[in-house]
Amino acid sequence: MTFDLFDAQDDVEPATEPIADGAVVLRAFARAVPGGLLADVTAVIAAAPLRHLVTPGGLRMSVAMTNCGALGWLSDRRGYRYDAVDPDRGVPWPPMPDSFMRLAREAAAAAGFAGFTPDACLINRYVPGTKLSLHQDRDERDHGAPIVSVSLGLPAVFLFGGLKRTDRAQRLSLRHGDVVVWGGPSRLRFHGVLALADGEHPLLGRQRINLTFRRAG
Ligand code: MD3
Ligand code: FE
Repeated sequence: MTFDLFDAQDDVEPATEPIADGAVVLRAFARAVPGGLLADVTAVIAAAPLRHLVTPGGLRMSVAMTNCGALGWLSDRRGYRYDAVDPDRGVPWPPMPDSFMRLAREAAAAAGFAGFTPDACLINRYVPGTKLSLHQDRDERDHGAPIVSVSLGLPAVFLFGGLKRTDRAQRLSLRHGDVVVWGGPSRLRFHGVLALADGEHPLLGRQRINLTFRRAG
């Protein structure tokens, strides 16, 4: 099965929107990348199925997750960490597809972070009602590298806060094909995703998939 990211009524123009110091939205950036991305997402999920992780406090996360690349992000009763092995299958995570690596590198470079080479890609799946509570991404070894995020499928409202949990958060709508790069002084900002609204996306149906590329090790 071959997909590309265009859909029937595709009228979205690529554009760059700065949102904070070190953070930029590349609207529709992933749509300009030649086909293969969605087929590669499907293949990674087939190899390493999505699952609901448990927080250290024992709560089941509503987002379903899997990983590809040398390292994968995990949460369980012992804590949050990166590991080279998928604990559900006892083998390494699937390799990062070339389409993923190219998109992440090109987006980082377009945002001013030349030379970004991710070693981890976390895949998050949201269905209507799924949310991601406000948090920081601080399990990576080197906070000097940016994080690149790719939104696919249904639109979501993203919360972009400050360096303290209580700082007022901006709301940002992220749509199919939007790529966001977060680095420099924005790297440790609190962020989250509001409960996904119901809808039907022409390529992905009733779901949103987010890829986050990280330099974890
Ligand atoms: C802002 N995922 O997996 S990606 C996550 O849409 C995560 O699935 C969200 O937050 C999602 O940890 C948001 C955007 C994102 C990623 C990293 C950031 C935003 C960020 C790091 C710093 C500030
Ligand atoms: Fe995050």
